Amino acid sequence: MKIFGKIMWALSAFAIFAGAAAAQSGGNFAITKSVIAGGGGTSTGGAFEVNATLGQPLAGGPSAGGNFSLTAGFWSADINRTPFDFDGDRKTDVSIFRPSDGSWWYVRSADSTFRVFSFGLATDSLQPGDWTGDGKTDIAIWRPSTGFWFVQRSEDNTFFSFPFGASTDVPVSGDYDGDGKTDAAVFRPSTATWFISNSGGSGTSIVSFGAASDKPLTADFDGDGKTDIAVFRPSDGSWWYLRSSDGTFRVYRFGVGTDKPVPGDWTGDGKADIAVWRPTTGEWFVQRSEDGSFFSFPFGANGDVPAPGDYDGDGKTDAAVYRGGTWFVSRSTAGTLITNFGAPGDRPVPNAFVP
Ligand SMILES: [Ca+2]
Ligand SMILES: [Ca+2]
Ligand SMILES: [Ca+2]
Ligand SMILES: [Ca+2]
Repeated sequence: MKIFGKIMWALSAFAIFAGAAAAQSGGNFAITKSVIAGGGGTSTGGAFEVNATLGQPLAGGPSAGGNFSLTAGFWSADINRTPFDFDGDRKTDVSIFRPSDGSWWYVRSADSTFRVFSFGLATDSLQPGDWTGDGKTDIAIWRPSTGFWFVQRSEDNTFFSFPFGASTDVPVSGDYDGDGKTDAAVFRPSTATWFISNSGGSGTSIVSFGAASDKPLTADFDGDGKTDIAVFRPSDGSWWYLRSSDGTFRVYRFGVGTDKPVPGDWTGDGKADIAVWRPTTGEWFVQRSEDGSFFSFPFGANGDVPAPGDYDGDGKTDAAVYRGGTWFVSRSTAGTLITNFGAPGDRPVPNAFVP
């Protein structure tokens, strides 16, 4: 819509000029070309051309001429990639899944009111994401027994479902094609194969990557707006990922087998950083994507459930743990938040993608 506004502005500017010249028959101005790129990701932009002629009323004599001001704006989709953001304010929402009755509970960070929905079973895998592309996280699950996905639309709380994957697969939903909508995807350990159902219309991707004992991960390590295929190998603490931007892969050693992989954009540069939480000590270790150096800090204790997200919405991942109904969130800009939400036995939703 923004680009449309720009075009309209330009049209009206020319209309005024053409109007002033109308008594002298003036000229016609037309914007003959406009390009709007779609589909997400990086766009190279479009070519705009103004095809117009100005007439001189009398032969000879100086003309003061006119001033042309052409404002070129470039619009790109502003995709909300904040994880676990049910109300769409770009802050992760404190949220839990209650296995005993399949209910989802979340606190809207925008107004601190909460919502409850019944959706799924205790044995389902939590796969929340922005499946519909409206900037709000949708409640979603994958059911191993049938390979069916179920998504509740944030727009109107209706749901849709479809089959993708087999019972022995590991669900790994993410936005692999970068169109702002979550894509269904599974990792098949037996053959170390990824199957990705791209929402943007490019069909199903089938990629061999990793090994049977790897833990599949999803994060955008190269920062191109597309989820990268990635694994953590517990046997040697190695990280392997396939850069969606150029198809090359990277390998790093970071952490030990018992660590919990918690990749995220901890430094705020738009690229996911390799990171782990160590249950035995409660320490977080982050390898900066900028230069490969790392930092660490303690937050939480053994027995806690890690639930990182961007709770203050500054674009940097925040450390967080859930302890039987109590949340401890180390916000990168807003200090530590301690709040009660949930009960023992509940699972924090921001833990959904921590293998
Ligand atoms: Ca929110
Ligand atoms: Ca997608
Ligand atoms: Ca990527
Ligand atoms: Ca943050």
